[in-house]
Amino acid sequence: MERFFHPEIECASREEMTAIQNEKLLSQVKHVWENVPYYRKKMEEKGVTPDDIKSIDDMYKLPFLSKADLREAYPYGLLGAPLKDCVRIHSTSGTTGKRVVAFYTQDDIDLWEDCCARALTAAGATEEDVCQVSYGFGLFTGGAGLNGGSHKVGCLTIPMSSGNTERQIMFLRDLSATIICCTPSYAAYLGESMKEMGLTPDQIPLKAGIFGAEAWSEEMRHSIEETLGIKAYDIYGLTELSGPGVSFECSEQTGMHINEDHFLAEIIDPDTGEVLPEGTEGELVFTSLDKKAFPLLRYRTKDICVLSRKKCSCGRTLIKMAKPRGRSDDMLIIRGVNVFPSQIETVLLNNGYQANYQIIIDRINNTDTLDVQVEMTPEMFTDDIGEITARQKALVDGLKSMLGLKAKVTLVAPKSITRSEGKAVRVIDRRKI
Ligand code: DLL
Repeated sequence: MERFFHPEIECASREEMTAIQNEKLLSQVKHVWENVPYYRKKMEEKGVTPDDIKSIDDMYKLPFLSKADLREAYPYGLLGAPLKDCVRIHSTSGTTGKRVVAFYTQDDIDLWEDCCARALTAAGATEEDVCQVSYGFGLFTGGAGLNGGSHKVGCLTIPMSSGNTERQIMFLRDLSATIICCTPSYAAYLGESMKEMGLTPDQIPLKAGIFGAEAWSEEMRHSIEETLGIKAYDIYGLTELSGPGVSFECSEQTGMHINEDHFLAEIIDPDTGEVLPEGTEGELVFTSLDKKAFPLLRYRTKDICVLSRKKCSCGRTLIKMAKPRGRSDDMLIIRGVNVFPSQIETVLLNNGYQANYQIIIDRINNTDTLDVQVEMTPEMFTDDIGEITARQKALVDGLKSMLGLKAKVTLVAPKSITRSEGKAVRVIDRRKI
C-alpha cells in the first residue's frame, strides 16, 4: 500500500497545485523585492517589478540566479530574513574558500524536514521503523535533512553519519535497522563489506534505502538491491534549496517527484536561457516558494534533466524529474562530495608544484576513487623513497583538508604528463554511469 506524508499536497489536482503555486509565488516575489536588495537590483535591471508577476505563467520575466551570484553575494548578500530569525547554515565545499552558504529560519528547516519525511514515507517508512542515517552530518545537508525527516515520520533514528563501516554494520544488525540513508556508492560498499563478513541479505532486516547526492545508474540500483536485499530509492536535492528532499522516488521508481508546492521547477536551454517545453532535456531551474532566509528565485542548478507530468501509478500528482544526466559545469561529485579541479590545483601549487597534473577518477568495486598524478619539478626530482613518501603524504593531507576526501597521490617524473596545445585535459573520469 502506497503511503503519503502529506496526501492532500502530494495527490492534489493540477488546479489545486497551480493555485498554491500562484499564491506562494506572488508573496515570495514581494518578500524578495522588499528584503533582498541584491535580487531587487537584478529585477530592476530587467525592468520587472512584483506587479508584473501575476501567476506562474509570468516566471519567465524574472531574472535567473546562478552560482556566480551566490559567490558574489557571499556570505550575507542574499539573506532574506533578519539574522535573529536565522537558526542554522549549511554549506557546500567551494573553490578557493568561497563556499555557498545557505541560511535557514526554523520554518525553513521545518519545511525541509517535511520534504524528507515525504521521501521516507514514499519508501515505506512508518513509526515502526528503525532508520540509520549514514550521510555525513555537519555542513553537508545529507545527515541533518534525513535525520530531521526520520524524526518527523517517527522512526527510531540512528544519527550514524558516514564512515567506520564495521560500526555501521554492527549498528544495522544490533538495532535491526530497516531503513538506511546514505550515498549510493557507500551503500554498495556496505553491501560488499557485508558479503566479505559472510553476511547474507536475510541476516540483515533492512528493507529500503534512500540514496542520493550523486549520480547513480539503474545497474547500480539493481546491484545494491540484490546485495542488501532492499528496495533502493533515489533522492535529489541541493544545498542552495535546502538539501535532500527537493525531489524523491516513489514505488514506481521511474523518476523523482518534485515537492513542487515548495520548489517550482523549470527546464531551460542552458545556452540561451529560453524555457523549454515539458519532455525536453535541459538545465533544471528552481524557485523556492516558501523559504524565507535564503529565498532563491529561478536558481540555475546546472543539472541536466527532463521533467514529466505523466500519470504515476503511486497516485502522486507531483511533477517528476528524471535522474540528472550530468552537470553543465566542471564540478565533480566523488563519493557524494563536490570537488572542483581548481581546488586540487590550489593544493598542488601551494605545495610548490607546477600545474602539470592529471585527476583520474574511477569507480572500483562501486566506490569512487580519486587519483591525483602530479609531476615533480626538476628541483624536487629524487630517488630518495623517504622524501617521496613525505611529499606524497603532505599532498594527501592537503587534499583531505581542502576536499574532505582521501585521495591517492602519485608523484611522477618531470615532463611525463602530456602537454596540451589547446585546453588542457586535466580530468579523466573513468566511471561508467
Ligand atoms: O547533495 C544534497 C543531498 C544530500 C541530496 C543527500 C540527496 C541526498 P549538494 O552537496 O549541494 O547537495 O550537491 C547538489 O548533487 O546539484 C546534483 O548535481 C547532485 N545530486 C544530488 N542528488 C542527486 C541525485 C546534496 N539523486 C548536487 N542524482 C546537485 C544525481 C544528484 N545527482
